[in-house]
Amino acid sequence: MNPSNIHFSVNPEVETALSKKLPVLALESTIIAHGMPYPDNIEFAKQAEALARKQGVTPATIAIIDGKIHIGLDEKQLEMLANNENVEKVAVRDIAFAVAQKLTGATTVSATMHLAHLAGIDVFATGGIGGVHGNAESTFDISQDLIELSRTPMIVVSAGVKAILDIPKTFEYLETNAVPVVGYQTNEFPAFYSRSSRIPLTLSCNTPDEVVRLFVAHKEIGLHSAILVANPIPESDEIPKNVIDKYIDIALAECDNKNIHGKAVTPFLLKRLVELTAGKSLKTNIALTLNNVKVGSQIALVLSKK
Ligand code: PSU
Ligand code: MN
Repeated sequence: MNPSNIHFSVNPEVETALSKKLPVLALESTIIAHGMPYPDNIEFAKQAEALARKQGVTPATIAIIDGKIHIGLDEKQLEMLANNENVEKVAVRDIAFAVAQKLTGATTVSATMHLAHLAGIDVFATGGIGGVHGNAESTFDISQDLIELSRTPMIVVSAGVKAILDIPKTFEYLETNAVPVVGYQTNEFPAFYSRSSRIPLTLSCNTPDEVVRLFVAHKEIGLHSAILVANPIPESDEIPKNVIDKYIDIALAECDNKNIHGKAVTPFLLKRLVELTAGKSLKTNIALTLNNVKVGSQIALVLSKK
């Protein structure tokens, strides 16, 4: 990134790591501010950063605070994002407005990708990406995450997409937009809370080294999309599909009845699932995201040695 960019504030730890070409892992903040309740969200945020550090990787959680784009947050900033009703949800569409109006916002997958890439970070770990919603043929509700994945060259580690979305349509959309979806030690697209969606993958990698070689070749060939690493939840943390689907149906029906649209849809569904499963979906969400942070850190380590 151009260090004179007046809109950015890169924290000293991340700046040092980037200048020395040490491994850095980007993390999003919408999952903290709009994806999990307080105080579990702040506990999760600290655990994710600690897990990256333990592996020798510098975490860079990204957010916008009073109009400034922050690459890497301190504990006070994380706490403020975790426990504050006035934090906006900022997708890539919303970044310039948040900066111009000096707002405070948590960044989604799309915004985090764009900003991490500008800052020179190549690897990003999250829980689940946004995707094509089930009724997209009438609502046109397709997440900006998919657009950003098609145009920003970096490695994104996720556990697939949850069944609040239409998983087959999301997968088709990624194919149409030429985003390589790589199963990590699997040949199936994972379904977030559970390991299997029954959608077969044609690409898979078994080690961080294989993922890195793929990414290097991808860029050498002049391709500009992201590589989506689909890392299934560990078996011991899975929620069986038939169990979670029941609750998803209830949450989706409520969303429809309450006429919730646009950027409010995903936070509403995530919140209702936590309530309907008495916290089980939250525990699972945290487990799978930490598993992605682990794999993302391993990939960042290998990439930093190239
Ligand atoms: N999926 C999850 N947890 C999340 C999100 C998605 O399992 O917290 C968040 C991510 O920040 C993602 C955003 O980028 O929701 C997608 O929102 P939308 O559907 O409005 O594009
Ligand atoms: Mn949407």
